[in-house]
Formats: sequence, C-alpha cells, structure tokens
Amino acid sequence: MEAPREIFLKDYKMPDYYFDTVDLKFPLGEECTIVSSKITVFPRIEGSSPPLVLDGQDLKLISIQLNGKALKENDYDLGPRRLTIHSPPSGKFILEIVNEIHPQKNTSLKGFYKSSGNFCTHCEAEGFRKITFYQDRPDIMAKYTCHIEADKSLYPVLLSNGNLIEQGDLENGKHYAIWEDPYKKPSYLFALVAGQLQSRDDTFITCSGRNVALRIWTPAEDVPKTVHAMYSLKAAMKWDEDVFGLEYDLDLFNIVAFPDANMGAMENKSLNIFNPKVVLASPETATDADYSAILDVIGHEYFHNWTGNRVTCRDWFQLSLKEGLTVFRNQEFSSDMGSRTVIRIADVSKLRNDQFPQDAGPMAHPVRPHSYIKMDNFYTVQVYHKGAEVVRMYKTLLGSQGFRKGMDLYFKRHDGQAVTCEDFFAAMRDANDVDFAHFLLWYSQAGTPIIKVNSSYNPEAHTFSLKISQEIPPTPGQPVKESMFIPLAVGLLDSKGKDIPLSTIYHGGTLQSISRDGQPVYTTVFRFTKKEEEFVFSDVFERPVPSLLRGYSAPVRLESDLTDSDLFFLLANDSDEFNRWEAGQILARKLMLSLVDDFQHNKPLVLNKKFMDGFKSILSDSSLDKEFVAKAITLPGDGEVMDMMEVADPDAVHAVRTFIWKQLASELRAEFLSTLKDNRSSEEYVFDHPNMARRALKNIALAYLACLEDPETANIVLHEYNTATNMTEQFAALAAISQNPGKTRDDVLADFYGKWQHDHLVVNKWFALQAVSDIPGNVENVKKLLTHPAFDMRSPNKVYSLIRGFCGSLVNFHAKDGSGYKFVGEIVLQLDKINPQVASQMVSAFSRWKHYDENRQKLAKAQLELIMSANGLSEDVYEIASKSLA
Ligand code: 0A1
Ligand code: ZN
Repeated sequence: MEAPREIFLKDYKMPDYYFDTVDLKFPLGEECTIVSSKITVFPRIEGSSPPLVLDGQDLKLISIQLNGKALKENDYDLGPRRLTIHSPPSGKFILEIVNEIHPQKNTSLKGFYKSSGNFCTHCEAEGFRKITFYQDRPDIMAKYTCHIEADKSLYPVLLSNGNLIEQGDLENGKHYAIWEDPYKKPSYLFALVAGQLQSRDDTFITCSGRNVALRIWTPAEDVPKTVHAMYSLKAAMKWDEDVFGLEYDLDLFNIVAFPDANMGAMENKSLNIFNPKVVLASPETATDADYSAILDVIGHEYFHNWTGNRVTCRDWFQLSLKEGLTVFRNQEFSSDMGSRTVIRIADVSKLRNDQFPQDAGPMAHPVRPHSYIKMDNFYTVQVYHKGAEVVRMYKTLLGSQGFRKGMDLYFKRHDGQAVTCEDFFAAMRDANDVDFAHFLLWYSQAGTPIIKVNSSYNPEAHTFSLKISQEIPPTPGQPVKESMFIPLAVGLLDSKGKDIPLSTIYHGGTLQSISRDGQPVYTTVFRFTKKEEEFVFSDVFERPVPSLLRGYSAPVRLESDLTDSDLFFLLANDSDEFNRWEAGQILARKLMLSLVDDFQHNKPLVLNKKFMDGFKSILSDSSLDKEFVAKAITLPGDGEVMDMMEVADPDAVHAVRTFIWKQLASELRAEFLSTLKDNRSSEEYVFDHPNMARRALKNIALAYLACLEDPETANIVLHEYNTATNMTEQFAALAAISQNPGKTRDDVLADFYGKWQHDHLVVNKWFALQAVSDIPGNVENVKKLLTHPAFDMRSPNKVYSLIRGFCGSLVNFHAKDGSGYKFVGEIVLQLDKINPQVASQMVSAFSRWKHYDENRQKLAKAQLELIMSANGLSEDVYEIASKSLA
C-alpha cells in the first residue's frame, strides 16, 4: 500500500506525451479478462524522450512492446500505482500492453466489473487505470476503437462508444463487435457493456435533418418502463438545439440501465450508463419525484455531450467546468419543461439543506478545489450545485443573449479541447466585452458569503437607499477572504404591492440610468463588489418594501432589516414568485429558531397567530399554482435549520417541527380536508405540471392530517393508501401513516412490502422510508433490516436507502446514547472492504460533528477515531475521516 498522497492544483504539469489512437481488445472471460491495448504515442516536445509514466491499479501486467519489440524487465519499473517506461523511443511510437483483470471480483464498481450477470465499466474519475495501463488524466484525448469478444448466448449485446463498425460470429459459440468512436475523448468517457439486455428503440431527427437511432437498454422485463426515459431523451435533444443551438453529433445514442452502480448516471460518449432508478418508471411503481428526476438526469447526461465531452476538463480540479455548467443546463431544461418557480425553489432548498452545511464544515472546499487525495470525494454539492449557481450568475449578469454569445464563443474556441474554468470565464467576458475580473473568486474561495442589507427612505429627497456589506466566513485553509462579485437583483414594491418602475440610482457618487430604451424596469441587478457599498434609488415617491436577491440571484446568506410585516407583505404581493416563497421561508425560519430557543429553555411552545393566518391564506388562495402552495406550506428542512444554529440541537429541531406541524394540522384541519378532497385523482396518471401540482398539494395535506393521530384522519389516510392508483399517492399515504408508531404502521409497511417485493426500486423506497424515520429507538429496526433478504451490502442503491437514509434521521442517527453513531461507524468499516466510494459517502455523515453539543461531539469523534485506526483503510474513507477530525 502506498501512503495516501495529496494532489494539488498548483502542481499541474502538461503531460510529456500525448496519445493519438487507442485500440482496445476485450475477450471477456468467466475467470478473468485479458485486456490488450495498442496506443500511438507522441512526445509533447518534439525530439524529447523522458520516461513515460502510466497509471495502473489492481492490474496484472503480462507484456509490453514498443514499436513491436518486447520490453525486458529492467526497461521499466512497475509499482502498485504506476508503470514507468524508462527510455521510450523519440518521436511517434506504438505502445502495446497486455494485462489481466478480474471484473468478477471487483466489488468497488469502479473500472470494469461484473454484476447481475452483465459486464459494465465506470471510469470517472480515475477508474480507467483499473482496466489497463494508461495516462489516466482528462487532458489526454484520443480516438478509441474497442473490440469485444464474448460468449454469444451469455452476452448477446456488446456495446461501446461511437459507431458499430463490424460484428459477427466466431467459433465456440462466441461473437464479436468492433466499435469506433470518431471523436477524441479522455479515458474517463470510455465505456463497455456486455450482457443480456433488450432495447426500446426510437429515432430523433436533428435540426440539420440527420436521423439518430436512440436505444435504451435494460433487462427484458424492464423495457416497458422506459417510455418516460425515451420521452425525456428526445425532449433534451430538442431543447439543446433550441436553446443552445447544439446538435447531437453521432448517428446512434445508447442508454443502458445497469442495476449496480455507485452513482446516478454517467455520460460516456454515446453510451450513457444509468442507475435504473433514474431510467425506469411506470405510474404504478414510480413517484412524481422519480419522473422528474429521470427528466433531469437524462437531460444532464445528454447535455454533457457538449459540456464535458466535446469540451472537457484539463484536470480534475476543473470538474465544475463540466458539472456546474451541466447542472445549470439541466435545471434550465427542467424549468422550461415544468414550473420555473417550483424548480428554482427545489434547487435553492438543496443548496440550503446540503451545500451550505458542507461549505461551513471541515469538508468545505471551493467550487474548484485546491487539492484532493481521492477525486471521487469531490463530486460534491460545491462542485455541482454551487458551481451551477456560478454559471447562473454569468447569465444574470449578461442576460440571456449575452450568456448565449458566451457559450457560442466557448464552443468555437474550445471544441475538442481539455480546458479550465478561466477559459469559460474568458469566453463569457470576451463575447460580451465586459470586465468582471474578480468574479473568478467564486471558483477559488470557499464558504457562503453573508450579505447584510440595511435600507432607509428619505421622503424629502425621494430616495431609497440600500447599504450593503459582505463577509465570507473562514474555511479550512482560507482564514481570510476577499470581497466577492455579487449580482444582487432588486425590485421595489409600492404600498399597494405593485412593482415600482426603477429609473435611476446613485452609486459610487454617480447617477446611473437603469431604464432601458424608455421601457420601465422593475428589477435591476446591482454588481456588488466591495466590502460595503451603498446603492440609492432616486424618484421613489413613497416608502417602498424592497424585494431583495430576486430569483436568488447569488448563492449567499442574506440578512436584511425587513420587518415581519414587510415579509408578510412580500409573501402576499411580490411579483417575483420565488421571493414570495422566500418571504414565507424567512418567517418560518425565524419562527422555528425562536421556538427552538423556547424549547431549550423549557418554555411552553406557542404558535404565532400571524404565521398561522399567513399559512392559511396561502393554503386557501385558489389563484396560486398548486405546487407553489405545496412548497410554500412546507417548513424549511432540518439541514437548513440546524445549519443556522450555533450548536445544532437535533432534539429541539425535531420537537419544534412536530409541534408546528401538529398545531397547523389541528387549526387548519378543515382546510386540509377540503384540499385533500378537491385534489383527488380522478383520471389516469399524467406526468405534467398541473397533475403533479395537484398531487403534491394533496399529498402534503395528507401528511399534515396524518400527524393528528385521531381515528377519523387515520381512517382517511388509510383509505388513501388502499385506494391509490399510482405510486406517488400510494407512497405519500404510506409515508404519512408511518410517521406514527403502532400496529397500523407495521401492518401497512408489511402490506406494501408484500405488494412490491418483486420490484427492487420500490423495495428501496420501502427501506429508505423506514431508515429515515424519527420513531424512537429506530436503530434496532434498521439493524434488523440489514438482515432482511432484500438487503445487500454490495448494492449501492440498497446502502443508500438504508444507511444513508438512517443518517438523515435527526432523532436516531444523533441518538444521545451514541447508538446511531456506533451503528454507522461499524457499517463504514464493513463497507470499506467492499466499496470504498460508497463507504466514504457514509462517513461524511460524521463530518460536522463539531457542530453538535459536547456529548455528541465526543461520541461522533470516537467513531471517527475508530475508523481512522482501522487497518487497510481506503484512501476514500481516510480522506473524509482525517479531514473531519482535523
Ligand atoms: N459525471 C457524472 C457522474 C459521476 C458522478 C459521481 C462520480 O463519482 C466519482 C463519478 C461520475 C455525472 O455528473 O452525471
Ligand atoms: Zn454531470
């Protein structure tokens, strides 16, 4: 074992050699596979011939040849991670390597592995080195061919990237296929799948009139569940043409649903590999959330064809160049396909519940990290979701057209290249001829900026002033921060709740016009770049209520001097729907935090009447979009509330949430009952916004009613469970019932399992629902579920449902006696032997241990120390555990 080694962005060096073509051969065996590679290599500097260093892990080297001549043992050095060829010939040469691998024994699900009878690859980030010796780094882009040979009856389908150029039968019941990818690609986009699969086929005619064959491959019995995935793929292809002018570039696009995978999906060139949970859906087995996730993820992977594949990353530190941009693109796609406001609300909630806490803890890192031990640990909410906000800020600053000009220039300059975040920035800047140099700090400074806004109105001068300051908290390795470039979208409401046309502001001593072409402007975007600045609106003839950070124009924490009555006013009137929701959330956060304080001081909990009235008026406002209402009557998440506390107190947050929930349910019982009645499904399941919105509203009403635990509502909820005709409603009813411990809960959970035991994806939901439960002493139930016949520690989806689900339980993971921490600590060590990438995700649940009370700190720290002391710990787990303890 080599000691874990940290890799730094500042140490990036161009490779000494480039690869031109790569020919791979895979004769698939039942014991092992002998991989042969033939690579044309040329030095970066003509005439030079430094040693050629190749990555390689868990490989058995059989032979190496240079220009047809076998190398002797002293011509190279073979270490556990690297193969160094001392003196390659100068100029272009051919390197041929043969090595042996064991996909059947590979439980890490990285590199090449076999599971459920089929072969599959996963190479991102640094997994290709587990297949063959290679310069496994994204700035090595080459053209690949892939020759696969296998038993025809066991593996009738043989797939790889690009075009199928030849196939045929061989002796002994074998067959072969040769695939050729005409586009240069980095090794992480290589893919191979072989097995028993069937496809749903369709075609897409591109904007230039080319026919693209589309195939979605699954086990035969799942093909009927791919209708929605195919719809999503075609919608994504069309959307990318319409919105970005980007056309698909091959005649074939394959998607494979592969049951055992560590991640959601993978964008391998023309052969996307998906976790079945983001491909397969039928109304009976998948919820609206699943349907939406499929649309989103199919879009995401498809969009990578341009943002990631045609233009890729120079090195792994640039990951957000492709991921932040592609998440932004799939967010926009989903917004255009559904409700923009609702999608924005969901995206911002994700930031607050997941991204803010990580950015405030020991694993905080910039959108472009400075270093890593194991790159797989950096596929994070910072890189993906904060990265997407960074891309969104370009668009907010440049407008839709300016952003599109920037994207066009980016592709014009960099198609076929491996580039950096600065290259993206430069394309945006140059296409628009703008100067926002220190915007790049968004890539290098971690931590969520805190923006404070104080407003004042001058009735004589008719001016309204916003004094704004910013502060960025220290994060590991970054004690002091520079001021960031923050786009702050602002509007002003008059006393009737109408937007005031904005004409001029004073800023930096100058008067600037903000009306464009004589058209009234209702939202303006300030470029807030200093530690403190003042923006003064002129021609404001009454005291306005400001609507700040409209549409959540920057990923910051906003603290303003808005009063509760300003917030209720915005909740009722803001033309920016996102900010209407936001006003309600600010009120709810304030309420929850003050009740937490009361709880901690043993004071009786009392629900503020104004809050209840505001809540009631939203619930009964039939002019509002139903999904918006569902979001508006959802309290801020646990992660978000705990993140706002000095010392996180899971018991208090749980008690307060339960209290508010029960109070609202009992006061608004009649309203919830009529909401339920008015929104029942009368027709067939339809995946469209109005129907999803109706189901969302009905389901949240049901959840409120269920917590009342009286016989009448209990019967109603049970009736909803028994009569549901789709999984969205059935599962919502099950979740509502399972809030309350008791016989009904046990019976219904057993009934649900009995109905769906044949369907893995539904069983995973069943595991997750029980795992996350806050019913007292649930750790014992979860332990029991570990031995359930449907549970399998080698299946990441099962682990995510049961173990990650359990880590999300406030009461049980954080149990005061340490039983939750101990349970997860033990599982981490077991899992690490099977699948380090999955184990490291579980250990992350401990990362913020310092945010809890002393007793919990002690208990969680003890588990981290125990993990660190284990023999043969993987780099994946080592990195998270050691950084958490630092
Ligand atoms: N690039 C892919 C999927 C992916 C996610 C996590 C990984 O962890 C190592 C690797 C790949 C995507 O964004 O969809
Ligand atoms: Zn991605």
